[in-house]
Amino acid sequence: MVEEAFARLHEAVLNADEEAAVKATRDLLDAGAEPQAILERGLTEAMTELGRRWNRGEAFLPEVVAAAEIFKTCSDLVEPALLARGGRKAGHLVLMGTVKGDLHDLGKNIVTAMLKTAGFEVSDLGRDVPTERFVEEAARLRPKIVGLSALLTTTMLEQRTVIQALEAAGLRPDVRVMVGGAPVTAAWADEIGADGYAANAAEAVEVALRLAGAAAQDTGGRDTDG
Ligand code: B1M
Repeated sequence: MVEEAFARLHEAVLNADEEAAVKATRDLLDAGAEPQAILERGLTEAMTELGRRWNRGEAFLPEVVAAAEIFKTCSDLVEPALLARGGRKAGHLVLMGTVKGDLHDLGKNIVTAMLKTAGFEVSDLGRDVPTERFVEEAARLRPKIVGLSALLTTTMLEQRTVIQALEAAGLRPDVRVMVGGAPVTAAWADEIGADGYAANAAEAVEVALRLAGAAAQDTGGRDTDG
């Protein structure tokens, strides 16, 4: 039953069939499937396959737009179940956003949901976030971590711009920067002076926990917000 529902979800996203996707998602939740598996194995794998088809000229922008809407609808259905698994007290604040010029936010939203599950507080600035906004909010909220998502080879350059702007504003010593997104690599993260890189949402939690621990040590062991 669960395997069959995963297959239905995959097909429904590829075919941009909202009704079938919502039904399959509900069936998976009812059957007790892991919320993270629904997000990663169900929705993300289907979206990645759609991206491959798009590259090969076998899928077109309207289908991708429709599939992205369905992805959002289904992940919103899954999020309460995901958060219910957490239950740990929020300890560290993460400021999160997709960088300027980039409208891709599905992956950033999954990372945000997974961080919340792991006990992080997340202030999500959304997508197409201007560099100045990251700096203003970092100065105002004093997060432990700033998370920068980018999905385009052109916009990943903005990750470096934000890091430089945080440096220029004198905020860099107090904040750890985590970067991610499909074109981003560990080598790129090193090159631009980010503190951490994660390939997927599960890794992002591990990296954020490590970075928050390091930030707490730097501030004399204090690990509360602020
Ligand atoms: Co766009 N798009 N898109 N797109 N899109 C890509 C990225 C592309 C690879 C597709 C392709 O190959 N043709 C290509 C980029 C090529 C490149 O730069 N080399 C591309 C392009 C070209 C474009 C447009 C320029 C198309 C056009 O208009 N002609 C345009 C750009 C708009 C803009 O941003 N200014 C565009 C638009 C769109 C849509 C709006 C239609 C839609 C986005 C809808 C939305 O996000 N709300 C869309 C989509 C859906 C895709 C693909 C098909 C799927 C992306 C996705 O959501 N994947 C994508 C193809 C692909 O990536 N293979 C593609 C699912 C998501 C869960 O995975 O985002 O990778 P992902 O997130 C993962 C990890 O990367 C990681 O964890 C997540 C969960 O595991 N991660 C982090 C992400 N952020 C992280 C942050 C972290 C840590 C980990 O720490 C902070």
